[in-house]
Amino acid sequence: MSDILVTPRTKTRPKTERPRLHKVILLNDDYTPREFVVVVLRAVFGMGEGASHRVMLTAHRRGACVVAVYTKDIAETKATEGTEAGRRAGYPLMFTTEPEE
Ligand code: TYC
Repeated sequence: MSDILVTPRTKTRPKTERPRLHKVILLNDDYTPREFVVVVLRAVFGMGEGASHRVMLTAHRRGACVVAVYTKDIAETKATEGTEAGRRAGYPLMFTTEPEE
């Protein structure tokens, strides 16, 4: 029989939880020009012409549209940037955020 004692090398690897993602939501209004919404979506969210036009139209028709999902800080910063861009141009354009389930 062997007398060698082997110490098991247990390496604990705690499961790291992924940060909860937050949605940025574009809200419709009656005053912001469609083309301006498209310009903001392209500038703030780096979307292409086609995608930004589709998101704008969905918000226009349904009242709101999810633009993208990010970590909380980034979602809030992007929503503020988009809303501020509208405010600076004199429009009531509005982005909100909400945590994903
Ligand atoms: N409803 C606006 C108009 O008819 C256009 C618009 C679309 C505004 C989407 C906001 O999130 C929005 N001029």
